[in-house]
Amino acid sequence: KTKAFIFDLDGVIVDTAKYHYLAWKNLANNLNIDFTEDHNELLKGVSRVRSLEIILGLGSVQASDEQKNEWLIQKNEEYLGYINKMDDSEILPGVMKVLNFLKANHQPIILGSASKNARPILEKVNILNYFDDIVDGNDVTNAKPDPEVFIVGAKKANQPNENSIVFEDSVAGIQAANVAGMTSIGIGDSSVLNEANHNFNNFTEITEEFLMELINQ
Ligand code: B16
Ligand code: MG
Repeated sequence: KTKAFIFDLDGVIVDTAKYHYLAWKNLANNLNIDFTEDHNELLKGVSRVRSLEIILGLGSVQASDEQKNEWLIQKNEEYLGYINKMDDSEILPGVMKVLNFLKANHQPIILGSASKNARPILEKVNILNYFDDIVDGNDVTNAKPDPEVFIVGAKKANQPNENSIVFEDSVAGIQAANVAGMTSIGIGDSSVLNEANHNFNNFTEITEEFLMELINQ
């Protein structure tokens, strides 16, 4: 049987949240906004523009669209500097084992991410060629929890939503998968991702038997 296996990027395949944090923190500090790692949690799975709005909101800072665009460019340039130094050692534990198993079983592998930097990141960590298709922040207009990114991903794999399996680390992403009628798999804290159909702390906990069940369900 064939299913569509859709992977989120940040928090699922790599931990780029730490680089987003460094770049946002620098911007926030320049604006005299206190920005902590706890605040950074609010930005996971959230679009770039919305992230800036959340940060400006923390400091009750108002700005013109032009000024906001300048800050967005500045933040992204710093972020790309960190991305540029990434290599395959940053792929999260167990991810390669799962990707290799799915490839060996001829299952479509799709990326479904809010990031507009998804391609360069996958290139840097050397796994771009594992993906049959990439749907990212450049391809969709509605951010998670809207299911657009996953629905487009399933279509690219020629699979109905109910044959699609989504790996996600954000609550909004799990909700997006659920709304679309897909199988949602939470990667991370199960008390946070309690709406997911299945929960794992990380990919090392996912067995080949479990993947085989997903393929044959
Ligand atoms: P960019 P994901 C998301 O990636 C991140 O979790 C989120 O923090 C970030 O703001 C968003 O990508 C946009 O990223 O600035 O690179 O376009 O989890 O959907 O893979
Ligand atoms: Mg994520």
